Amino acid sequence: MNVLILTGAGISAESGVPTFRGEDGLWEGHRLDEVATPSAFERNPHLVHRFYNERRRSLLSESVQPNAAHIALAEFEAAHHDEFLLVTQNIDDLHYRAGSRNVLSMHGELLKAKCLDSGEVFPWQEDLTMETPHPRDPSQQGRLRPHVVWFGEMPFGLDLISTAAQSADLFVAIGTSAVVYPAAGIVDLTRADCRTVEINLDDTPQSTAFDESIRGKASVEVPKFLRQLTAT
Ligand code: BV8
Repeated sequence: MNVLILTGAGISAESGVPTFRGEDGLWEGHRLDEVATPSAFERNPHLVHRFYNERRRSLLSESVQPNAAHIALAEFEAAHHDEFLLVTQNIDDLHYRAGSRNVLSMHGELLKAKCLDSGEVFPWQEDLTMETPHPRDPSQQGRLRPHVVWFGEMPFGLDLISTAAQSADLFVAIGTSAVVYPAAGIVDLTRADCRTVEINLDDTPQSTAFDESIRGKASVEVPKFLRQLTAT
């Protein structure tokens, strides 16, 4: 049974990572697509760096740890690794820290930085600013950006995701508002005989595209769902 999982900010919410479209879905009064775009970075790199520096520091704080949903997915993968792909929209590293290995971070990773000139990617845990010296040439400053996919930029791994969707026998979307494309459209790429399940607190614009909707917290419903799956 080929299993494809898609996760969004909702799976990390109980780990203390704020979601995008929670109460306000804003950051310091800025709309996401005002801050997470190439033009925002062109216009005001200091603001954009500050936005990601705050999230990186928070992610690295002791209080943010993988929760039962991340752990259940890692344990399921370990038992079914040859037929399992975890696609995440999240840029946190909680799936990796929980033990997941076959993870496709389609919107990039907060703990990596990318060179604006060469595209080279570096592991990155410190703040990034316009004064940050380049790892390859310290005389160069301000030539790094967060290794994340902004609005208007091409997500990673779309071909692999499309292939996995077409061969999936089970597709589960966990904790995503199904607002952002192409991620929200993955369910539409699955075969008619693929079992599709949406695990979320609320309905989403794509809920009707799923065979089943499980309403509840990811930390409760994901382990329960995977336990039942393993039992059958
Ligand atoms: C693209 C990384 C071209 C950065 C993110 C104009 C110009 C260009 C493009 C567009 C345009 N208009 C529209 C588009 C397309 C655009 C888009 O979809 N916009 C939306 C806003 C309409 N998409 C893009 O630009 C994408 N690129 O289109 O390229 C292309 C593509 C394909 C082929 C050819 C060309 C790039 C989008 C990626 C942007 N980067 N993140 C960063 O993180 O800062 S998106 C960001 O928001 C997240 O990564 C995430 O993917 C996305 C959605 O967030 P969610 O994960 O769903 O989280 P959210 O807060 O929204 O919802 C949380 C959910 O969890 C809720 O449903 C809630 O009920 C639930 N929940 C909460 N707690 C729990 C829970 N569930 C269970 N348990 C809980 N405890």
